[in-house]
Amino acid sequence: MSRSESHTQTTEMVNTILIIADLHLVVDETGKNKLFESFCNQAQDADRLFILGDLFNTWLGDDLSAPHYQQIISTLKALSSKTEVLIMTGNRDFLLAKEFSKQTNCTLIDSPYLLETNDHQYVLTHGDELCTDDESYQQMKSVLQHPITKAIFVRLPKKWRLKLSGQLRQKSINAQQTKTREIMDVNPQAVSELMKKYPGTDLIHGHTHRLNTHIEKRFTRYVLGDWSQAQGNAIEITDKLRRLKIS
Ligand SMILES: [Mn+2]
Repeated sequence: MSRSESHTQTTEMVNTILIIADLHLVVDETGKNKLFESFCNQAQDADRLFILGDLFNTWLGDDLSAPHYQQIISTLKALSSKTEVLIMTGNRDFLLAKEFSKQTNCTLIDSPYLLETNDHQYVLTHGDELCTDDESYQQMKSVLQHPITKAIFVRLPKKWRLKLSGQLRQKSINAQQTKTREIMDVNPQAVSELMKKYPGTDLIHGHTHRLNTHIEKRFTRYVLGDWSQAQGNAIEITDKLRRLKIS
C-alpha cells in the first residue's frame, strides 16, 4: 500500500501500543509502585501494553514472590480486562510463570517478539542477549535460565531460594564493579546479526538502562530507560512512534 492510499483510510481506527521495560519493582519502593499503578490506569486507553522484561527486581518463583505483589497483580488484572498486556521476562524476573500469568490475565511472550502494526514492524527484546561482550554474564545466564535449572530452583524450599538468590545477587554486584561501561552495553555485531533475521524492521529493547535512539543504516534501535521512584518512560506507537515521560 502506498502512502497516499493509506491516508485515504481516515475511518480506520489507529491502534495505540505502549511499551515499557526495566521497572525493577521492589516491595518497599512504594513511590515507583504507585507510579506504575497510575500508568496502568492511563494505559487502559491503549490497545496493547508490552512490558519488555525486569518488571520486578527479583522473582523467585510465582509461589514465593506473588504474595508480596498483590497490589501490582490486581492492577495488572484490572488493566488486562481493557488492554491486552504482553510480558516478556528479563534477567531479573525470568521465573515469572503460569501462576503469575493466571493471576494477572497477562500473556507471557518469548523473545524476540515481532510486533506488526499497520505499516511498520518492530523486533522487541529485553536486550541482555545482545550484550555478548559480557562473557561471564552470558555463561551465568545459560546456566541459570536453563529449563532444567529453573525447574529445580522453583521446587527448592523457599528459604533456600532466598539464600541462593542473595548469594547470586552479591556475586553479580561484585562482578559488575570490574566491568567497563562498554562491556555491559549491547554488542553492535550481535545487534546486526539479530536484525539480519528481521529485514525492514526496527528494534526496541531495554536492559541497559541507556535511554536513547540510535539511527543505523538499515534500522533504528530504540532503547527504553529504567524507572525511578519519581519518573518512568515509555514508547507509544500509534501511526508514529513517540517517547513518553511518565511522572
Ligand atoms: Mn535486565
